Amino acid sequence: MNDEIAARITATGTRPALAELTTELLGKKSDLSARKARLGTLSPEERKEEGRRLNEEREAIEAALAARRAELEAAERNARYDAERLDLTEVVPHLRRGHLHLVTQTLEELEDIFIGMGFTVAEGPVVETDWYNFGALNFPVGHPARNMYDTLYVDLGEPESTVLRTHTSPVQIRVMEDREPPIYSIMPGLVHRRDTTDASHLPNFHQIEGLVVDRGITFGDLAGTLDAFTHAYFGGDIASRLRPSYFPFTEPSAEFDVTCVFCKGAGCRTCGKTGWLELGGCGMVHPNVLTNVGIDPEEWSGFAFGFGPERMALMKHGINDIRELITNDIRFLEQF
Ligand code: 2NL
Repeated sequence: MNDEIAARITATGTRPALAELTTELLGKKSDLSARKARLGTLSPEERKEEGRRLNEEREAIEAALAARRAELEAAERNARYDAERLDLTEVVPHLRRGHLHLVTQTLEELEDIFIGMGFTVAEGPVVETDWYNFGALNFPVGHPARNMYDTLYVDLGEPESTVLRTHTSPVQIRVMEDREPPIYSIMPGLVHRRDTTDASHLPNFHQIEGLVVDRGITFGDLAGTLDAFTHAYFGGDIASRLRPSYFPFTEPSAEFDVTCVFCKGAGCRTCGKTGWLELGGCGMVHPNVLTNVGIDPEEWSGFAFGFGPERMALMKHGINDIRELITNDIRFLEQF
């Protein structure tokens, strides 16, 4: 194969052109075929020599054509792949991803803090019996303390025997029934009350309660736990304090306040110029409650506390109307 033929083969840019060149170089009208036809006119020695040369040349041309064909096929295939390619890495700039609701974020943050302190998380039913919601918690039937809660009743069984839980305390009763002390648990969940919605109340909201039952638990353990929690959630510049109060299920009982997050304790309209905001309630578990679940109050003691995640979210983010949390205005929610 001479250089000119080799150059023509490499210069051929398409497969139809290469097919034409193949016919030209190897077909009936080709130089090779003409020379082959002339073999008979040669002497036996010349014929042998020329025949060998013709074979060599044909093989060399066929090899060069096959190599070029393979290159052209590969190029066509790549061009087709490029044309058919789907760009799956495309970023759509205005795609807005959703995120967890502020209340869910708050619940998860509160759970994380208590899990970090060694607590486990427990859940229980929202539809409860009167016994679990009130009786076991040391509310005698007809006791005025039941009026602390505007209870929603479910039309099931005896009148007023089935309720939507007004607090998550029934979950604590169930945990104490099901497990032996020591108990270190928190109970987050939805609760319901027959309340009118306003800037600081919702009829359907969350509670997170904590319960510790162990040997030798004191009011000091309660105060220390709540103070450590306050710093973990609000930061080091927010303090906590306890004020005497009353709940039927704890004795002694206390309200749990933190430094007003709006004025940092200086006194403002939101905290009624006291410098403190009420966060929840707490106390030492009443001996009657321990007895109701079969725990000996002579051997074990405990503390419990409860607060509202919605209120905590408002305080942490400086929101002044709790209804913002359920209005579902995306412009409000997407800030958090
Ligand atoms: C509040 C007050 C509180 C508890 C919840 C509790 C549960 C059992 C026994 C004793 Cl089973 N106590 N829970 C105790 C004190 C206060 O919540 O104002 N929450 C928003």
